[in-house]
Order: sequence, then structure tokens, then C-alpha cells
Amino acid sequence: MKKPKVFIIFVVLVFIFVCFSSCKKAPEQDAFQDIIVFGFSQLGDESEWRSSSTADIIRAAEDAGFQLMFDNAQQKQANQIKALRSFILNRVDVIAFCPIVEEGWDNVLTEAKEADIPVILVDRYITTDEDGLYCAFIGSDFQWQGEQAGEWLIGKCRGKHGPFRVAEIIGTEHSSPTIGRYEGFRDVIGEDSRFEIVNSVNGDFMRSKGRECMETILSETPDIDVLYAHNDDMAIGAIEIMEEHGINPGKDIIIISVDAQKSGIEALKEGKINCLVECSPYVGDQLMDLVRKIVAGEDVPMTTYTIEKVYTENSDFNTLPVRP
Ligand code: GYE
Repeated sequence: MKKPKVFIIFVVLVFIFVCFSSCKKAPEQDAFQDIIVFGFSQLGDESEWRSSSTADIIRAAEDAGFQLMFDNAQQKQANQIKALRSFILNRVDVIAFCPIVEEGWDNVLTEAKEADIPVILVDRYITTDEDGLYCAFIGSDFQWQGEQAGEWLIGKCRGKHGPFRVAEIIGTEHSSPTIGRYEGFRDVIGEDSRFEIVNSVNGDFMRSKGRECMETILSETPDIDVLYAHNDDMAIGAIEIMEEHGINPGKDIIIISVDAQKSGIEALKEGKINCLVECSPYVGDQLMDLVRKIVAGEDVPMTTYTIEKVYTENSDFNTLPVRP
């Protein structure tokens, strides 16, 4: 009669293992479910990048054969929190979301944790008071992107005296790409006294606001040498305004942008953008892999950064990425 004892010990060990592993689903739940139910909250629709991200994740979830619950929060954190709560109520297997801002997620993520639903951050980081409220992040290193923008600018101005007056159009305030791109850029150009950031305005990652920001910049600080835009949409909006004012973008004003989506690549080829720091939204397949592993109880890396490049006016245009 030794077998039942061994069996009980085995069951107890499995139970302890499951309880202490925040990312792993309880096996009983999976035994009755063939299809993985995956809740994904997108933050909005502000840019080309965002549309590509949404399309790629929906496509990848379909390819993976998951049942997708999708919500678009239309740029509002409150909507995103509501969507996460509805995923919890629906008892999805895994939640993923692109957090619009860094702060304010503790309560809803604690609810997900109490419901034993693993959470993956996609695209943007968050800060929480407590550890262990999410189990993985997949996306870009925004500090690196800001640093690349600064490094390229220093290289472009090598051998010249300056001073160089820089204007900046930032993305959504309190969001991780804005923070990283803002700080990374300053960390690098702050070391070189020829550069002065004379204006910094908030364009919320939108083309229409990029236009408004450029009008503001031209009226407040018309004599700028460089424009650093935190994404392509805002750069394109700014370029339109420069052209309306008879300014030659990429020649009269050096332009640096981040994303390298379709409109950015076209502007680079036309000589209207001088430097593009790539930011890839195409993480769908890797994300579905993470979901599959988490549901299967496998370990996953806490951070997965996408591999990105810098494309410039001197790049071989035949090797630029082709964007849909
Ligand atoms: O660069 C921008 C946007 O979070 C990385 O959000 C993303 C940024 C992207 O809308 O275009």
C-alpha cells in the first residue's frame, strides 16, 4: 500500500510548485481547455506604428489558433483598466496589454494576480509599487533609441563649430517611450556643449499634433537647426508645416525621427528625414510564443527586447525595411 502515499506527496509537490510560480497556470484549468483564450488591450490608434502593432498581434493570435478578446482603449487609461477587468471577469488564460502610461496599474494588476491570470506587458513599460504584478515584457529599449538619436546627431555635426539649436516634439507624457527617448537623447548630447535644446513640445505621437507643435516651434523659436521628433507621424506633420513655411526639411533643418514606419522611410528616401531610429511593432509571433509557454507552465524571460537598427541619409536605400 505504498503507492497512494507516493501519489499524495506528488500531488502536494505539484500544488506547491503551481502556487509559487506567478507566471504559470494551474494545470487543472488547461486540462479542460483546448483553445487558449488570450485577452489583449491595445492603447489606441494614434500612429502608423500603433496600427501596425494592432494588425500584427491580431494576425499572430489568429495564426496561433488562440481565441482573442481584443479591446482598443482609444488613448484612455481608464478604458484600458476597464478592458483588463473584463478580461479578468471572463477568466482568460493570459492577458497582454500595451500600457499607455507608466503609472497607475497596481490595483488592476493585483486583481489579475489574485485571479491567477498571468500578465504580459507589450511595447511599453510600467512602474509598480509591488513586484511580481506581471511576468514578462516584450518591446523596445527606449533609452537606447534616444541615445542612438543623440549619437547620430553628434556624428553628423562632427568637425562643425555650432552652436546647434535643437527643438524636440515629444510623445505622450508619462509614457515609457517618451521618457526613454527624452532621457537617452539628453544623456548623450548633454555631454557636448555645442547642443542646446531650445524648445520641447508635446505632440502625443500624432501627426495632427506634430503639425501644431511645429507651428508653435516656428513661432517661439524660429531659428532652429535640428528637429528631434519622438515618432514618424509627428515628424511628418512637422515636415508638412515646414514646407508650408518655405523651409526645406532635411536641409535647412536636420530631422531625426523614431519608428521607421512607411511614411518615415519614404521621407528618408526623399531626403526630408536625415536619421530614423527603428522601433519595431512586429512582436506578434514572439508574443504568442510567450503566451503558449506561460500556459504550458514553462519559464519565460522577464524581458525580451526587439532588435532594431538606425537608418540614415547615408544608408543603402536598397536595404531599408519594406513596411506595409
Ligand atoms: O514609437 C509611437 C507610438 O509605444 C513604441 O507609440 C510605441 C510608440 C511608437 O504611437 O509611434
